[in-house]
Amino acid sequence: MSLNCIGVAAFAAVTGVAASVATAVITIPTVPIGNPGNAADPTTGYGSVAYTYNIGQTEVTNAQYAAFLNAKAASDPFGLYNEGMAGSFGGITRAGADGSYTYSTVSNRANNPVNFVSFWDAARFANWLHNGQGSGDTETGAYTLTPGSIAANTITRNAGSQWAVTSENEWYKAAYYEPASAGGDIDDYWLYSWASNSVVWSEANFSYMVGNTTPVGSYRPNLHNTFDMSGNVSEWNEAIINVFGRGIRGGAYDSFDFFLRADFRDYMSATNELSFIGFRVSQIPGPGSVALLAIGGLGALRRRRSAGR
Ligand SMILES: [Ca+2]
Ligand SMILES: [Ca+2]
Ligand SMILES: [Ca+2]
Repeated sequence: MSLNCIGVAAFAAVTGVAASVATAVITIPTVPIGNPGNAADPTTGYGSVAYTYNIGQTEVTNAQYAAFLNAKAASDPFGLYNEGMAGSFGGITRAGADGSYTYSTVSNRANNPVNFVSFWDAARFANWLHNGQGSGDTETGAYTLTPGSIAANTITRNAGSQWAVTSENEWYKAAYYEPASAGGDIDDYWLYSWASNSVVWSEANFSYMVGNTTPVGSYRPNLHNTFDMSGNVSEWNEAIINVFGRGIRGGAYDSFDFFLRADFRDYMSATNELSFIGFRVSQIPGPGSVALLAIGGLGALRRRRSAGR
């Protein structure tokens, strides 16, 4: 549980911060990705990001998404919940009647990545983060969501967004980028997120070796200290591909190894809600703001890393 549900509200109460600002109920651990203005991968054309940003250290988890549901889906007009979440590949159950729904994580799957989420569910989660969680709006913020623009799949990130679904380049850079001058591949990008151009079967949850999702952080972090960029669940990104599609990257528990590669660009219909797709968020510090790096859980992750997992 160390990764999730760090009690910002409780912290505020202890420190006497006014209750009006104590609306955040979850913390998203992030890591900074520097080297702004890096060149793209010459093989694929992806990975160039002009600005410094923070990326979610893990896929968004069931515990984090359940907090979102409890905050915003007492009734669920946007379909943020999917019944698949209650099945053996999910990890969130719903109780009560429309108007007073409550949500709980399945005990041994709270830290597994959320799945059965569309790109629009991911966008609404990002809007909620951007708007301070709690009763924060899901239809404005990082993305301005209207029925028409959702149907047309034309929505792009608004300027000034604090949190967003990862862009394809943000995701790609965090997964594969390591400058040659720092010991990386000759063209600054690895083919696999474990800093190699070769398949290493022990580095990720893929190819049905487990047959289901695993708790985030079950495998070694990559060189940027992010987890599960390869495998577990494939992750939505903002790229608009083939009219109704949005990008997914990294492959999943059920993917052949080539889905994990930097040179494999995948996508699904933005409305699909499937067991093998989740998402990760980016935090974009505003001009003049301090990049707040949530470090909750790092100690546990480092211990796991040092233990060879
Ligand atoms: Ca949904
Ligand atoms: Ca390369
Ligand atoms: Ca993943």
